[in-house]
Amino acid sequence: MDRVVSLKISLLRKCLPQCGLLWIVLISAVGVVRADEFEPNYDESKVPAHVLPDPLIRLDGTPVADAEAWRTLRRPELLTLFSEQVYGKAPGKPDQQHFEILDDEPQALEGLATRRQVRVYLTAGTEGPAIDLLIYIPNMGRPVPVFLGLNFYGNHTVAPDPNIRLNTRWMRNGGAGVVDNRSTDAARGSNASRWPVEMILQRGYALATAYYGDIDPDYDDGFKNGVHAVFDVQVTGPLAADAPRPGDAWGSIAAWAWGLSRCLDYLATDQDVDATRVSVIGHSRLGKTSLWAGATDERFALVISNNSGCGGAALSRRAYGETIGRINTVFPHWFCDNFNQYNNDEAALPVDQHELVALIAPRPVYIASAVDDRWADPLGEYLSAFHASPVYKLLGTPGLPRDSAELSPVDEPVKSGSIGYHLRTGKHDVTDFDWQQYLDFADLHLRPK
Ligand code: GTR
Repeated sequence: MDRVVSLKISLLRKCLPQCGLLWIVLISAVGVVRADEFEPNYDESKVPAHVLPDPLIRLDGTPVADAEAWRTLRRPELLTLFSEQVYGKAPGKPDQQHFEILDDEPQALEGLATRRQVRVYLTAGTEGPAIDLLIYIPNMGRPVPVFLGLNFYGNHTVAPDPNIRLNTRWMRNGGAGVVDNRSTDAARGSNASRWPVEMILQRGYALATAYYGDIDPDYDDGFKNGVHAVFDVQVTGPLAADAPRPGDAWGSIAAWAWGLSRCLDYLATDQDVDATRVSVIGHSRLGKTSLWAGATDERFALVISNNSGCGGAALSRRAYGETIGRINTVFPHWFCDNFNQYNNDEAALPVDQHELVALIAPRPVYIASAVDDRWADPLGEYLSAFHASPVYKLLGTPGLPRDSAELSPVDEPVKSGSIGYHLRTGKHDVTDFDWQQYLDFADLHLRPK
């Protein structure tokens, strides 16, 4: 997308109020045309020359000398910049949130685990948005550490267990067993290859997962549904019907991340799991989400980003594969409106994604790429890990235990430090190989020595 069109989109988004159909038609018409024309760059020699912002230099030019200055000055500065310019500001924890246990089966999966299904109500009654959390807890060694991650097509796709409740809320077409935007029984277990439940349980971890569309359905509806419908007013203040939404109001990624924090609120009340040892994990758009969740909620003990790409672990300034202009055009609801200012103008961004990784420090973070996932820019993902490392070191942890700005060898995970990384053979996906590394990394950091 060229600069003029992207500027037009930004201006449209700023000037036009949410005026229903006209607005949606305009944006999608421009978006579809330009998306088709987009040519990703996969040539390293054409990556634009760029200078990354230094996470250890404050906006006023002062170097961050010690852990205290990071904690009290630079970290809050970066968090604000990402909130205001990239993901948007989210509300706090809802006062009226409450939980209902819908299912508690101590002998699930042939006795390997307890299956618990919990509804997280976000408002006082039961009519408002609610998140259905599926938890498998191994029947040994409690309280156990947990992997918490959102899924794309409903909890019932994670495992073939027929007792998992079928999610019948709106879903993107294209997933197995989804008919007219609703899931069916045919979808059961269809995403099981991405969730090796038995392996996770046998290694002594609980798995907690929820459907991301319970929090916010993944399409551009002008922020009228999902949690935006109820909680927007807390971030935007009261708005006249024709007033534009503020440029720093939360997009869908921020909403999904906020939803992960609400799931963690529940886990903190469950005696069988240890909420101080929760790893938040996500793939692709949900990998962007897990990074932002880890940055915004320091209760997450460990963060995993699988093939998260643009707006996740990949450096924006490299503009390799998917770019800010492209992602904002095709997915206008993912980020805050202010992020449009950087379409084709990455150099103007006051941050880059290595600083998102740094916001997780000193807590361990693992970033994973796949060789055939050039769209997500594996080198850009690696370089985020590499350039976040000085912050980890300042905070007294090993950071990335690899002193090279070149990609690490394929299928040779770097996992002995507080930043983990691997580049795996294969495509954009979550595989057993990925999980084996995440489990080893969690063992290293979350198991009492
Ligand atoms: C792609 C998008 C990526 C990634 C992916 C996914 O279409 O361009 O940023 O998020 O979707 O989430 O599956």
